[in-house]
Amino acid sequence: MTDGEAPTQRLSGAGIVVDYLVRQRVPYAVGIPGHGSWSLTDALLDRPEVRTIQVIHEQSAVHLADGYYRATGRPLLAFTSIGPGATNTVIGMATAYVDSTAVLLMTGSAHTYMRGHGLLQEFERRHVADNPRIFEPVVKEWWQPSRVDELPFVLHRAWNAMLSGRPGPVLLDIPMDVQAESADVRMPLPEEREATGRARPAADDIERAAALLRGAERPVIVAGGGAITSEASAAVVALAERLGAPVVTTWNGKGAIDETHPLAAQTLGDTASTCGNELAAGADVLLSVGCRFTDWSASSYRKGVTFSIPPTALVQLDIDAREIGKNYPVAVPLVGDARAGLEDLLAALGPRDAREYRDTPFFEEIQKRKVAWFEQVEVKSAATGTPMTMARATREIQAATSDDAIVVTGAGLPQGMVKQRWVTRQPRTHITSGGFSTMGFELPAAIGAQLAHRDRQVLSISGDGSFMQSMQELATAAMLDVPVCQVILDNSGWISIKGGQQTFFGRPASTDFIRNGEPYSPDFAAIGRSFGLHAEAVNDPNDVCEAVRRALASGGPSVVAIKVDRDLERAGPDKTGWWDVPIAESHPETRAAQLEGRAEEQQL
Ligand SMILES: Cc1ncc(C[n+]2csc(CCOP(=O)(O)OP(=O)(O)O)c2C)c(N)n1
Repeated sequence: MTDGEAPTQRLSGAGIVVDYLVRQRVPYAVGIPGHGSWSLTDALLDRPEVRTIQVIHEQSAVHLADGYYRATGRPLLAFTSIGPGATNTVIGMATAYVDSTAVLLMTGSAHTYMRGHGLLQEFERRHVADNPRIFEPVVKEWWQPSRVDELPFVLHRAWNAMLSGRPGPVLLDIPMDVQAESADVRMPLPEEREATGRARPAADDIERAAALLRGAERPVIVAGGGAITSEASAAVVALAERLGAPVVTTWNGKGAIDETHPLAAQTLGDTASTCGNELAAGADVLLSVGCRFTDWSASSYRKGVTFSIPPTALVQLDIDAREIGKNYPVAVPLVGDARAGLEDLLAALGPRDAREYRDTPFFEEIQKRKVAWFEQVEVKSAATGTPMTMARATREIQAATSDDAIVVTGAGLPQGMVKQRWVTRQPRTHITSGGFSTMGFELPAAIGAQLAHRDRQVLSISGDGSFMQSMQELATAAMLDVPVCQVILDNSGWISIKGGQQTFFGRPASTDFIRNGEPYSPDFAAIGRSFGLHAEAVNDPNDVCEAVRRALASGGPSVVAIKVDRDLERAGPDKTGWWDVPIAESHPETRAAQLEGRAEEQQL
């Protein structure tokens, strides 16, 4: 039977949405209801297969769904009312859009027969029911259906848009009457409407890429977020071993290779690793996999710092043709799915000749560069002082976790610190808002990851500033009773911004949190307890591991508040690359350094 032959059903608009979620086996609808989504929340009552989860701020609903998607590859529904609830989600959608992750958002909208009259929470002066246009730059596609019987079509289109090719968030802005009214509809069968299968790069391009890689003496693989999305990790590792190529990762690509693998050459760009940058910059052939070469991972395109393309020949594998050649000239474009492309490359290359990949001078060089980097890491990560370095805290936190623990970060020094020093063993265990670097992302996203994997350890690691942007979601964790562990690396301020300002402008801005002349922080452990959670405060680096262990063993949500060093020399991750920040003439020294670096940036 095709969906065209399916029996008609009489369903309300909201009922159609929920029925489609059931067909797609979506387990949760996450949001904050309001009058704009009453029909939806009413329809959800009839279908226990989709559990309604309430958050405390709508931005968190999208982050939670995003965290669930990043942990599993499967989307959830986020929903809001009309008006402020809807606009509250924009940062969440932007975060998902920039990182190409899938979230289905449904917002309530003005009744079709009242559009433009100034309904409660409508904006209509430029155009009636104009909410979706706020979202335009941050959604892959959006719909504002006017009739109930459009909805089956809209839903399978939305699903397809969200998950096919390069994934991304989509918006359904559904008028209240369209949610409430009923129609006789045939519900689509998902399997007849989905773009399943993996798009493969052209066979002749694969042959050209294989020939280039076969002749390479210093091949390097750069794995971006696309390698994780397409579940390409096994193929990344197999290709690395076939070629003897080190694998370096971007923020979102971290986890594409077990970082204890001898060919894992760590992360690349600024606040990354020296070995990753050196190897990528010295490659003769570079194979990039689902990586869009942001300024952060490409050291603002300053030649020779992270990349030297040319003379390095770039083989660029990406599902999205618009990324090809965007930031660097390509020797061979491979337009297609990361996993399929890598598998085809492996097949085209054939087996390795007799020599083990470990028996080469290049392998020896990779190990030497890694050792030098690991020695550098020790300086801050093994520091014994109190207050402890954030690097030491990160090491101690990891010591309390298992290899499949999921760690989630949002922005600031903790985001860079975890990127630089957390040893990621498996794909989808390092979750971060790598492209948008969103303060407040980590806690709700961690709750989403924990809902996906109730049996795994899930940690949200925040700075005090970032935590205070979404700490209300401790209530969500408490109500859901998910055992997410919220760690706060407390340095009483927005210290990444202070440090950056010191580096680039030669004087820090006033980004400390100060009260009565002293560094100020709320009592975060008391905050945790006030939400009803297990909570501890830690000052001594030797106590961190046990405190995190106790928190994880508590069985419920927990807070561990750790005081960390505020000294700018020791506070953050090591700078390893270059980042172009324009500087005013009033700071001639740092401006001169910036202009010097800028002169070496490649013309893009
Ligand atoms: C929503 C949002 N606002 C502003 C910024 C810019 N920003 C990046 S890091 C940062 C400070 C982060 O402070 P905190 O979380 O306390 O970590 P710290 O760097 O102090 O360790 C700010 C303001 C951002 N990334 N996201």
